[in-house]
Amino acid sequence: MTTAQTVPALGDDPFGTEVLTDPYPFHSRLREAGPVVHLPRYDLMAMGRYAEVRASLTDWSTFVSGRGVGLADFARETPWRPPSLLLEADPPDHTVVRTVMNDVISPRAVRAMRATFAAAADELADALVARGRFDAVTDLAEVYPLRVFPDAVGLPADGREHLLPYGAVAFNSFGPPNKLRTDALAGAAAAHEWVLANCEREALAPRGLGADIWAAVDRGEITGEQAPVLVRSLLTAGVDTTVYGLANSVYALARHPEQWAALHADPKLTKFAFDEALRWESPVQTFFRTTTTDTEVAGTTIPKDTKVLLFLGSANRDTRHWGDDAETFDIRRSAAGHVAFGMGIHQCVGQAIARLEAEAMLGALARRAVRIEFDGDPVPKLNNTLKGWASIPVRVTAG
Ligand code: OVM
Repeated sequence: MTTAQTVPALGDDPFGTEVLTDPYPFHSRLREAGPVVHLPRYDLMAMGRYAEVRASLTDWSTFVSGRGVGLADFARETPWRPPSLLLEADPPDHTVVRTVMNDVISPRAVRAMRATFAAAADELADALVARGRFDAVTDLAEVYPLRVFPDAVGLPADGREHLLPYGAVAFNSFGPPNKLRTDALAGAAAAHEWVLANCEREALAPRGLGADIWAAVDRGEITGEQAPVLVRSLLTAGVDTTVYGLANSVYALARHPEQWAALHADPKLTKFAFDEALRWESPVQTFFRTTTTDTEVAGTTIPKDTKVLLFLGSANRDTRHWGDDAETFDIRRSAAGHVAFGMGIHQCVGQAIARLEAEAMLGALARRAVRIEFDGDPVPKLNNTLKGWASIPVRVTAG
């Protein structure tokens, strides 16, 4: 990249252990450095402020996804798997499959899941509150989505243990070729094979989101080659994201006892608590775009063919947008407009399912527990894209 202009630079490795463990001090320096910052470690441009992150996400023709939303540029290197037709695609191709997915995950389809999801959440919350002490990651966040979502897709019961490892691989793969990515890809074969096999029509239940995608082939909306790749998107984007979203929500609420008290007193706040948790500690921290042309952002020219790293988790804590208390977790604020689900044409197509899961599970817990406290130190889980926890020991008081 040739830059005659002076662009602020930061030498940090945004995918190093220090930043992945606690990204917020780095986010703060990134936002202060400027609207567009050069990261010489990978020779790429980065944005950490809300306005520019949001504007870039929305400008899909300048900041494209088709060359990959990780560091790897698909124009120069072969992707680790055939690209996602949704995440790693641009209009007009993207528009066709996104329209199909919007129909598959329609408000009506999600409403049909509500009773089952609520019953499963109530059952798990009963058991956890009866125990009194549990791990909010391994006993709750990694359990609940796997009890409801694979059934909603129509996956066979056998082999579901591959789902979480597969997601970990996919989200690590967006990063640079560091140890996280290399180790994940080296151990991915079994999970990859299972996912591939179970995106086929014959493997999926006759009713469910998977079957609904395949039905679009019969209507001539997509091809039989596209259908399994779209089912794959459900399995890649629909499990780890909700696991991290639930765990991060419990973490935020346990860290802020007065916020839990407010939620317990008024469980109707659950949906706001979830959005605020997504804002405050966003599961998906970063995505890349690639510029298709020289483009000016807040006075800085970004050359054509540049990988641009968008810090969603930083935009969600930018005081320029959220005010001086941006770093404060407050379930009564309006977190609307956060970019934890992205923004624009790629904004999370499954977010209604994520919201349904979170409202059911967090609501069930909030109604049953008057208090939740840490019962040991939370243990971070490092991933090149996802921010979250390997373990959150908690103690709950029934009432
Ligand atoms: C996909 C996909 C994969 C990872 C993430 C994602 C957050 C989508 O395969 O389409 O969105």
